[in-house]
Amino acid sequence: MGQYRISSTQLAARAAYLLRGNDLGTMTSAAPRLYPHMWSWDAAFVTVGLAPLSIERAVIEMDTLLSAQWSNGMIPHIVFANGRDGYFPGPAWWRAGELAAAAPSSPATSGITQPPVHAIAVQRILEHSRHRSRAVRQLAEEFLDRRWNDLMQWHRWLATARDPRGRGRITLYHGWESGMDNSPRWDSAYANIVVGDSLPSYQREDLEHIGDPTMRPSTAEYDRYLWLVEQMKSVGYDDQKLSEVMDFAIEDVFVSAIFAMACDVLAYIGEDYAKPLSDIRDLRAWAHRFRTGVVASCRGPSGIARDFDVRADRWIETETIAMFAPLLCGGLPRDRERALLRLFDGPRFCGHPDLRYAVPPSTSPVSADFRPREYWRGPVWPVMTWLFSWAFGRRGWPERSKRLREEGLRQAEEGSFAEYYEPFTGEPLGSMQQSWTAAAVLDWLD
Ligand code: 9WN
Repeated sequence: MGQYRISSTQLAARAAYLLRGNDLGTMTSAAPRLYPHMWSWDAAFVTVGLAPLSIERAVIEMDTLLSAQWSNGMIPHIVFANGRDGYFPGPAWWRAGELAAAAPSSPATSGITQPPVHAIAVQRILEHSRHRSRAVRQLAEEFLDRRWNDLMQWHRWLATARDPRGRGRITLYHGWESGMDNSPRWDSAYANIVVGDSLPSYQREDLEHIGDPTMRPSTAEYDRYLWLVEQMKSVGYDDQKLSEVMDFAIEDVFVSAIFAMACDVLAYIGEDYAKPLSDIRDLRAWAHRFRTGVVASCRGPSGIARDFDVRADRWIETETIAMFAPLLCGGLPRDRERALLRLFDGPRFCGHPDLRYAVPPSTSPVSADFRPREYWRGPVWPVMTWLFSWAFGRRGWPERSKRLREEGLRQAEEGSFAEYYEPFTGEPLGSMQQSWTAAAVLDWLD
C-alpha cells in the first residue's frame, strides 16, 4: 500500500492516464481485468470524469451505452465488449439477444439494469461544454437532441415497468440491479431463495483476479445470483412476467432516490434546452412521485430510509449507506432531515472515531453486519463518496460537499484508484485501476 502523497496535478494526470488505459475505443472498461466490459452506472460516472478531459470522448461513452438500450427503454447493466472474455457471467450465460424480445441482437448485453445516474452524466457534458468553443457546445447539444427521446424512454420504463404498483419506488428483480450486490440490505430476501437443481454448473472468473476471496461475494451468494438469472431467462426477460415469477422483488429506496434526483436533473435540462413541455411535465411528476415514495419509506425521527421486500411484504431495515437516500433527493421535513444529517456525520457513519477518512462506509461500522474488507458490507466506495458530495452540492450544502470531496481526495492520494477501501486502515481493496474511482477524482480536481 502506498503511503506517499502526490500533488493534485500528478493525481489528475494519473487518473486521466488510467481512463485512457481502460479505453477500449468507444467504451471504457469498468476495470482492466476484473470488469473488461462496460457497466451502465460505471459508464455514467466515467462520463463525468471524461467530460473535463474531452467532451467528444464523453459523448462517445454515452452514445455507446445508449446504443445498447433495449426497445422497451431499459439500459442494460452490462454492454459486452466485442470478442473479450474474462468476465462471468458473460453473453453466453445471459443469452439476452436470443431470449428477450426487447434486447438488441448486437451488441451483446446482460438482461438486467442498474441505477439511473445517467442524467448526471448528461448534465456534466452540457455544463462543461458551456466553457468550451462553439463547436464543442454544438457537439454537446447535438448529443442531447439525438438522445433526448432515449433518455425519456429510459425514465419512462423505470417509472412504469419498474413501479408496477405505483408506489413511487423502483422494483428490482436482482441484487445486481442495485449496484450494491451483496449489501446486507438483500440478505433476508436472498435467504428465502431456493436455488433450483437445474442451475447449470459454472466457473467464476472474479476470483482469478482477486486473490482474497473474502473480498468478494461467497459461492452461496453467486448461486443465488445466477439462479435469479435463470428465472429471468425462463420468461424471456419479459417485464410483465418478471413481476410475477421472480423470487427476488425489492423496492430499492436508494435507486428510487437516485431516480427522483435524475428526473429533476433531466427536467432542468429539458427546460434549458427547450424540450417538449409534456416531457418536462412527466419528469417533474415522476420526481415528485418517487421523492414521495422515498419519504414514505422513512422511519422514526431521523428519517431512516428503508427498502421494501415485495415478496415477504415487509420493510427491510439495515444500517447501510442506503439509509441516507432522502439526502440525495430531498423531501423530508427539515427537523427529520437535520437528524438524518447528524446520523450521517455521527459515530455510526462518517464520524466513527476509527475511520481513516471521514467518508461514508457502505455499511455502518457499528452494525452486526459490518465486514471491513467485504465488498458492499463495509468498505468505502469512492464513487459513493462522489455521489453524495455531488448531491450535497446540488442540495445547497456546499460545505458538506466540500468536506466529502476533500476527504475523498485524501483517500485517493494513495494512488491505486481502487474499487473500494478498508475504512479503518485505508487499504485499497478489490480491483485496482477502477475507472469510476479515477473519474470521481478527475471531477473533484477539475
Ligand atoms: C456485477 C462494475 C460493477 C459495479 C457494481 C459492483 C460490481 C458486478 C460484479 O462491479 O458488480 O454487476 O461482478 O461484482 O458491485 O456496482 O457496477 O464496476
